[in-house]
Amino acid sequence: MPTVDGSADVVVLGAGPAGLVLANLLLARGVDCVVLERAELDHLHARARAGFLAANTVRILERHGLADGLRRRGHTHSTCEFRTEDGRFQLDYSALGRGEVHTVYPQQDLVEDLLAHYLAAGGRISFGTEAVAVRGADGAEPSVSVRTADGRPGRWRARYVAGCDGRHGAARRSIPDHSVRRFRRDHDVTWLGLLAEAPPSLDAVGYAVHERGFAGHMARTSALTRYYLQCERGTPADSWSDERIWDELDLRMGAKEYGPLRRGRIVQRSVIGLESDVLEPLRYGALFLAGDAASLISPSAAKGANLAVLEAELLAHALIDDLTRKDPVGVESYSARCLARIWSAQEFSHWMIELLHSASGRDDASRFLNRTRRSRMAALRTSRSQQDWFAERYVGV
Ligand code: RFL
Repeated sequence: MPTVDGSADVVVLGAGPAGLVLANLLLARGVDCVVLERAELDHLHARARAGFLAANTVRILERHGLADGLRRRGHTHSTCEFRTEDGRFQLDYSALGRGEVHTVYPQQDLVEDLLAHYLAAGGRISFGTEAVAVRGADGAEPSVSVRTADGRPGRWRARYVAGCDGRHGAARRSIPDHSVRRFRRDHDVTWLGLLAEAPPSLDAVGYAVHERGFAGHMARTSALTRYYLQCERGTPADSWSDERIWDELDLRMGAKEYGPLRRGRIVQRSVIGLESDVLEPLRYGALFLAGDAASLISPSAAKGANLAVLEAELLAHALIDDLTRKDPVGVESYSARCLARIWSAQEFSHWMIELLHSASGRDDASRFLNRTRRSRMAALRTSRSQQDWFAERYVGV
């Protein structure tokens, strides 16, 4: 039965990567905290999303003793392959830029590890508890009003509230419009996000730019692969049969020239509108935003979960310094420090979106954009300095 009322120095909203990294770090330093999570435990375990963790993310998790699972079960990944109208090429980014690699580890496994670690250390969490609103964040008595799955209302008092409850959570909604600037961009691109019960077909992340639209391939485990297919906006997620999906993936990824994909049952499908948005600042009084609650980034460059972990560490240090040493420097600089990284990631993600998608119109502007996209791809194929730049931005946050 979820706890309806209570208090803690830090009330963390959301048990995703941001909320759980933060809660683990706070708990390790003896800060009194609680996590309020809308979903039930089994839902968190089934929530497949990210998989590519940047080297810096792994270093953060290692620094705090949170990387055992990904060290045991994750695997490193260092190659991406582009398939285009001008042929295909691979980039081994471990040999470029800073020589860093990704670690592939499903987000739901990371969440499971973080949760296990937090509970083993005696952490408090209340599942089935939805934050409805953060109240009084700009005053002396901040609190979070909550509702349980069976409709019971409650209230948690806090000194600080960490909004790690994603894009549609209560934290964002609780900041008055006049206290925040919202920067949004709809990239006008829609993907079908697919999870296939099939081993990966390439030893690389595959990006196919095709006149019928983008197709992507990303390994998850030896038995699961994520695919993306660009589709018309408004396409219902279940409108394509498994067979149509595989035929289209084969076509766009050039199966005839480069070999067929390893097929399997499509076990998850969602429609993803590529959108980005950022809130500035990431603080409203006692309320701080981290992860997707702070900024939404399109999955084109696999940055969202990585930003979430990075921000969680920065926020943990800031709150620990303030609560244990009365040192406010971290809480005062948190927003600016995060925003510099967020905008850098947004810029790269935007660059990737333009690289990977053909303009579909037949007008002059679309034809022009398709030529500049092709030229950008050619530079990536041929220029070592462009490849170094790409590698550094692709694996880094
Ligand atoms: P999460 O993971 O969404 O967790 C938020 C948690 O808050 C809970 N919640 C609430 N709890 C209480 N009260 C409320 N009112 C609440 N509202 C929500 C939710 O139940 C949930 O448990 O946010 P967080 O922690 O900020 O983490 C962000 C990441 O999940 C996200 O950025 C990534 O998944 C993005 N992303 C990827 N990022 C990467 O770094 N590498 C990748 O390879 C990658 N692949 C992806 C992705 C996102 C995808 N989707 C969903 C578009 C692939 C896909 C398909």
